[in-house]
Amino acid sequence: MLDGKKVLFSGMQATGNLTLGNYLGALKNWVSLSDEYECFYSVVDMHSITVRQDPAVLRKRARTLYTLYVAAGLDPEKNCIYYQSHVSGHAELAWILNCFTYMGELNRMTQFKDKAAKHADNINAGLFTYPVLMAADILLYQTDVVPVGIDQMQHLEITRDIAERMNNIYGDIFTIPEAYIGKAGAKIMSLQDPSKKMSKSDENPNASIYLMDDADTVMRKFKRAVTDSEGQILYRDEQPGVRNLLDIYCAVRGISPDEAVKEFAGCGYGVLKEAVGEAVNAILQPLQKRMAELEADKSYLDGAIRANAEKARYYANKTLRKVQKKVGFPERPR
Ligand code: ATP
Ligand code: LTN
Repeated sequence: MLDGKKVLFSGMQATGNLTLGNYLGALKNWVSLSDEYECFYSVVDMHSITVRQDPAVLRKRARTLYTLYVAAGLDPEKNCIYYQSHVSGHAELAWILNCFTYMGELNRMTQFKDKAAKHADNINAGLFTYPVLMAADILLYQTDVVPVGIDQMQHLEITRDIAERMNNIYGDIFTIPEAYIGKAGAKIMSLQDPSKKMSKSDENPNASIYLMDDADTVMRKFKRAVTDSEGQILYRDEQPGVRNLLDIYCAVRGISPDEAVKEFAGCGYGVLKEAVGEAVNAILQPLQKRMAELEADKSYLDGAIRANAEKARYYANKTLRKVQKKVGFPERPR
């Protein structure tokens, strides 16, 4: 609890261009939760270097991601929006948590297995201990809830296990966090292969809608989306492509699959694709306009970055000092 409110923490990596999946599965929920909770939203740039990055590109993408958080509706005066690398407590707590995490636990992580297969030439220790840094992010702020997509559930579980383990040894040092999975948009699938999630690192640009895609590109990608030969618009497992289009439509419009199926009764796939494209453009166009405005006002964001890094450091250090003391580090001379 912070100022009578529960604490919320979430973060995204500044790798690749953000997709509609990132927006509907994560960012959109963040905005809707931001009044109810005391929120920390991080651009997790330290996680990004677990795969090789071009430094200039990473710096630029991190700034774009920060801007996007704000453009999507997160007010940097009400929410603590900051770069992970600006708060050294993340790395310091991660080291301690590393010493309370088992190799066997990390070996089970599916994201590690996927990323190791994808980057076989660079399976570094950071990639392996990625979930420990993520646990540090969350536990550092005594977080109650963590809004993420379903793909991050396993990382949330290991975070809870590490926290419980340390609480059992040292008494209550960490709040045990809960995942918050939004109802709609929890898993948006690739437009070209509806058995895979839409991902910003997908090599096929037609598989993903990027938040910065212009209106024509969005429409073209939806028109090319893979469906099936059934010819009926129903929400069911046998029609994953159509179901994904309905999921997107429902998440954007805030309606249920039943309502959407009724709305498209008797329509062909062309009508559905066009309606989804229009609904998505109706949210992306204002978002892009706001991005451009924010990018033009450099000093506003620079001020927010500085103030929020300080705020994050303050809360991070509170937890960190407590943990350092518990594990037996000597008191710091004043
Ligand atoms: P990468 O391709 O680089 O692994 P990603 O697109 O999977 O990236 P992440 O940075 O791993 O994105 O995720 C950021 C947030 O977006 C997380 O909370 C994640 O759960 C959510 N998310 C990512 N992809 C989707 C998706 N297809 N549907 C719903 N939520 C998603
Ligand atoms: N691993 C997450 C990003 C992430 C995160 C976090 C999410 C890093 N630290 C803390 C929530 C809370 C991802 O790949 N989406």
